[in-house]
Amino acid sequence: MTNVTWPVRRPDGLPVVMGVVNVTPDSFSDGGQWFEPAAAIEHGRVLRAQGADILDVGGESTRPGAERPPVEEELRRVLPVIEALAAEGAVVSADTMRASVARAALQAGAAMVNDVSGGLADEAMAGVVAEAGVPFVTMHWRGHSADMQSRAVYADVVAEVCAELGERARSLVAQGIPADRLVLDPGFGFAKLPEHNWSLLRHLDRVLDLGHPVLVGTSRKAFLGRVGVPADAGPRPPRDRDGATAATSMYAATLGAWGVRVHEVRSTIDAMSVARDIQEAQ
Ligand code: PMM
Repeated sequence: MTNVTWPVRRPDGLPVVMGVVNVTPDSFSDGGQWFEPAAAIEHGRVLRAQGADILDVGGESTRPGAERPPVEEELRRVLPVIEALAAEGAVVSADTMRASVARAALQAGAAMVNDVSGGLADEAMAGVVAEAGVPFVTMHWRGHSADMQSRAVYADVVAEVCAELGERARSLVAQGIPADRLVLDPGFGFAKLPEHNWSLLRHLDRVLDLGHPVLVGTSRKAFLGRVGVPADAGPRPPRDRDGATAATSMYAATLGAWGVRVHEVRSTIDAMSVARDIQEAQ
């Protein structure tokens, strides 16, 4: 486990940039591209050189409909990548829903854990994180990816996501995770329809009001695939959504998000820098 000075902050005052390193064959955004450990490690280096503050290494695709890999396979994918990047001084986050993977990742040098289920998928997760004393990203989650979109039913998405996230936060704090080390994430694209994602972005202040650092992960998500596309045309492919991602990251930055989780670092840093320069102008 690497000690991380918490909360991570950027010297330039921008929100923290978490760069995505997916060691998976099937992620919706970049599946297969960095599946070999050497390619994933090199990709992590590139993201870091471009300004990523944290590298989020994951070995399980969470795209809608995805099946879960066996735990041994998840470990085989992520451990060499985490070990190599942490040894080079990177702040590595382990993106996993499994307590056993989180524990092994922390031993391999990860400094924090990002669990899209916020501890709901594995009841041992909170204990592992509390014992290690590391920061924990808790996302709004209503069930595994295989059938999560059937749970995208809300009367008031902002109120319900805030209530469910707030409840999760209280439970995790009660299980020993310090409140200031708990990062909340509204879970864009997870059991959400496009209109739900837009509402959550529009009302991000309500998530911030829960009193924890907030992480925003809109990068390349399906709802951005419709940006600038006529209603009768197909969506833009994931790799053609980085401009829209930079715009949502910039919006989240102006509202006070602690961090953004992105696949392409440079465009997001540029956009957030523009927002900061405008805000600081006379
Ligand atoms: N999205 C994905 C994976 N992990 N973690 C957090 N905290 N927030 C997210 O929105 C999130 C995540 C899915 O995207 P990917 O497959 O491109 O990594």
